[in-house]
Amino acid sequence: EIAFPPVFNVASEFIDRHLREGKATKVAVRTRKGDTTYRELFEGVNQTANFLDAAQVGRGERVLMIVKDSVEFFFIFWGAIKAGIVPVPVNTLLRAKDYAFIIENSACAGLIYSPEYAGEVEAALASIPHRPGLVLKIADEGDTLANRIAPYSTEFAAVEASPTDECFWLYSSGSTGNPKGAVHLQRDMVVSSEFYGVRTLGAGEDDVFFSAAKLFFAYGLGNGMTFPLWVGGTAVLLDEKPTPSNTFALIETFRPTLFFGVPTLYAAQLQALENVTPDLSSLRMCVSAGEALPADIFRRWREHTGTLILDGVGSTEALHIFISNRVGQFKPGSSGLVVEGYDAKVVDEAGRTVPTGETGRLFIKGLSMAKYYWRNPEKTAETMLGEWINTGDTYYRDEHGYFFYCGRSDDMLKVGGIWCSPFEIESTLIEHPTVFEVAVVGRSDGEGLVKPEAWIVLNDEARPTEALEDELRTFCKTKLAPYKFPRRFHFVDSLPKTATGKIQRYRLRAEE
Ligand code: 3SK
Repeated sequence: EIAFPPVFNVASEFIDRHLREGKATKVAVRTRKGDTTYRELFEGVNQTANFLDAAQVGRGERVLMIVKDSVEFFFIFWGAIKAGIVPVPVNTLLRAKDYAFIIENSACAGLIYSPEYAGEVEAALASIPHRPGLVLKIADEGDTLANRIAPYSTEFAAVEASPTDECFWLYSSGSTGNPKGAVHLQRDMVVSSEFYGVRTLGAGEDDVFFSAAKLFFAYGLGNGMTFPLWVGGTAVLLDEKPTPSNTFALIETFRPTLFFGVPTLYAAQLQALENVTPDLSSLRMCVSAGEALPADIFRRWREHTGTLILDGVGSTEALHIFISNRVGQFKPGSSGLVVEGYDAKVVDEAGRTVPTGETGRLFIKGLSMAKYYWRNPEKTAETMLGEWINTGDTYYRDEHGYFFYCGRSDDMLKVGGIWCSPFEIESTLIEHPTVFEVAVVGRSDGEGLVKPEAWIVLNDEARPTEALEDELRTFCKTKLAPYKFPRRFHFVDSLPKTATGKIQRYRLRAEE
C-alpha cells in the first residue's frame, strides 16, 4: 500500500524532503532552550553524519544513544541513519549493569550519552572489557554536541539503502533474561507514521506534537519524532521526567494540538486538575498507550478537558500502535480496532483463531515489524512466527471488532507504561541478607493501574518491621531502574507453591 523506491535512505524522507518542499524556515523542534527550524535540523543532521564518519564509526555499526529528549537526539539518530550507521536509543532510566549488558551485547562502535546519565554509563564502561571506539558525553554547556559538530560540513550525501535494509534497533525487555535488540528496517518508520500517525490519528502539518513518553521508547519515538517529521509538523520536547506541573506548563507555553501520555500520568494529571486549571485548550486530541487505559480515567479526562484520550496498543517489535481507538470509533476500556496496514488475530495454544468473545494470545502482522532479535535466535523463533508476531498479551475481540486486554500471557508487568520483569525485582531482593524467598506480582492501585508488590519470607533472624520495609525499598531503588521498586511489601511465613515447587503467583494476585 505504500510505494517505496527501491533505493533510498529513510533520513532523506524524514529530514531532506522538507527543504525540497519549501519548509526550511518552519520550526521542526521546540524545547525550553529554543527552536530548531527544518533547515537547522537538516544541517545539524548532516554535520553529525560527517562527525560520526570522521570518528570512524563504520557502516552497519551501532551507536548507542543514552540521550535525553533534545534536538541532539534528532541530530544523532538521523545523522547515523544518513551515514549508514545503526542508532540504538536506549532507556535512560537503566542502571550500570543493564548498560554493561547492552554495550557488550550490541558490540557498539559508538556510545553517546547525556551528562545526567554519566554515573551509570561510566560505571558500566568501567565494568566491562568492551570499549566503543567513540565514547562521547554531550555536555549542556562547553563541550556540547553543537560545538563538536560545528567544524563539519552541513552537506552529506545519504548512504543508499533499500526499504528492507536494517536501520535502527530498540531494546525490548523480557520476563526472564536480558533485553533483546529488536532490529528495525528502513521502511518501518514510514509504515507506522503513515498508517497510525496519518491515517488513524489524522495528523497533519499544522499539528504540534507533545509526547510525555520519552523518545527512547518506541511509543515516544513515533509520537515525539517520526510522526511530526513525517507530516512536516512541529515536535515539542521535555527533557525531564514528566509530571503534572511540567507537562501542563509545556502545554500552556507551546500549545500542542496532540498530547501523548500513559495512564499513570493521566491519573496524576487528573488528580492535579482538582487544584489547578491550566489552559489545555490547544489540545485537539490525546493518546494513551503503554498499558490499558482504565475507562474511568478516559471519562474523567473527557469531563475535565473536553478531549478524548484515544487508547491503543503497540509494541517495540511492531514499532508503534497497531490496535487503536479513533475519533468516532472508540469504546472506553478497549484497546480499539485494528489499525489500517496491520492484521491481528486471537489464537489458542494450537494457533487456531478463537471464536469472538473468547480469550487467547494476540498475534499481529504488518510491514513495520522488527526482523529479528540481535544474537537471540531462540527468542526470535518464539516471537517472530513468519509474518506474525506473538505479542504475549491475552486479548479477546468483541462482535464489533474491538479488542479488550485481559493480561499478559507471562508474568511481565507494565509499570507507568514501561515493561518490568517480576523476576528481575525478585533477583534483586533475594540479594538482601534478610530475604529468604520472594515473589513479586502486579497489583492494581486505586486508579486501576498496576504496581509491583513483593511477598517475602524472611530469614529466621530477621523480623518484619517498618524500618526493614524502608530498607528493602531503598535497596531496590538503588539497584533497579527507579520505576521498578515494589510499592507494597507483605511478610509471610511461606509462599504458595505447586507440588513441583513452582511459586503460584496467581494465588498471591488473588490475595486481598
Ligand atoms: O506499549 C505500547 O502500547 C506501545 C505503544 C507504541 C509503541 C510501543 C509500545 C510498547
